[in-house]
Amino acid sequence: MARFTPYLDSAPCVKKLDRPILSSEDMPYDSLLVFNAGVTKFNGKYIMVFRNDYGTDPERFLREKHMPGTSVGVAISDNGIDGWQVRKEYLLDNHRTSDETGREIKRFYDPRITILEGRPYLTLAADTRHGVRGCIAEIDDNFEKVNVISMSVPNNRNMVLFPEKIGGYYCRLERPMAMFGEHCMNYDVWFSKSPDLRMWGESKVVLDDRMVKFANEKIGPAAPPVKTEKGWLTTFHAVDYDPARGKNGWENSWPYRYTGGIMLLDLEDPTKVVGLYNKPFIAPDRPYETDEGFRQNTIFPGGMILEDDGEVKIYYGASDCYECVCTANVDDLIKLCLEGGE
Ligand code: BMA
Repeated sequence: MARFTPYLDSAPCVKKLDRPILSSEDMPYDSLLVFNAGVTKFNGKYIMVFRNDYGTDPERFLREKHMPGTSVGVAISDNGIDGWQVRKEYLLDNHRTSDETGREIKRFYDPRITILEGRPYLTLAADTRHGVRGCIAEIDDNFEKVNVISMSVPNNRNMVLFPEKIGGYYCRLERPMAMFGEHCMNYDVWFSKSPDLRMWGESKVVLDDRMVKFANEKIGPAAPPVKTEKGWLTTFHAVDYDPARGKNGWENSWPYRYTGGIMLLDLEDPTKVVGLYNKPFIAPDRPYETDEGFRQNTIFPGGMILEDDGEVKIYYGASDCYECVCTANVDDLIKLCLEGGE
């Protein structure tokens, strides 16, 4: 398999489990690709809300470009690493979604979870008749019923909520897809705030894609931020593009590489970047991340949990096919951000 160049690997302080933690083999329903999950710790359990793509196979995709359908499922574990119990019913299914909401929403995907004021919330991307919209949804404590309370105007996705109010406002990071600007297209990480989780404003750029040395295509928020003494520790995904490679998926030559970046934002003013690691902290460097799956060389973090002993669990989709986890010590991650690297 041709390697993506230049070769990038994960930061030395990051320990990968060396196998996916959830895949289509674990699903009680039709499943082809299980990836891009949000994960949180709630009432003593680890809750994962994952994306499950289904309804086609690699041969049919390559032959007819028959795209998979998307559903969203729930899995629960006692330790956040293994023993994931997958709930038998979908949380969201794109067929059911379009029945309930008319023709506007085609599918929800890439869920993230934030516990805010003791209650769980999801953020989701929605493909709609008008483009991609970022959604905020309430979800009940049993993770069974979703109620969308806010949708952005198009085109916006990768929305993540901060786990507490800052300066009296709810806060989020997001990635609008600006088409006209000084550098087109602009794919920067933005910040907005809200008095009620519904109306959002005072939007500002937090991370300009040109600040990320290992991205030449786009960036976007990844897992919801966690609070540390030194600032809000938060991940982003970064995409570099190799035009010499192929086009769609399931080939050897998907032309985009997605890596995980990490930065530290000011505790009181999270629009200020106080630390940024200049290399990916998670890169695709295991065989199931580089040589297998739908879109190889794709790392997409969606969940980050800070444990009491300082261990950070980072959950990420790999190859648009598997859900994986890696761990690192919080001080080591903060050091990466503050020292920057060359
Ligand atoms: C992004 C999103 C993600 C996906 C990634 C790589 O634009 O669609 O869901 O993981 O592309 O295909």
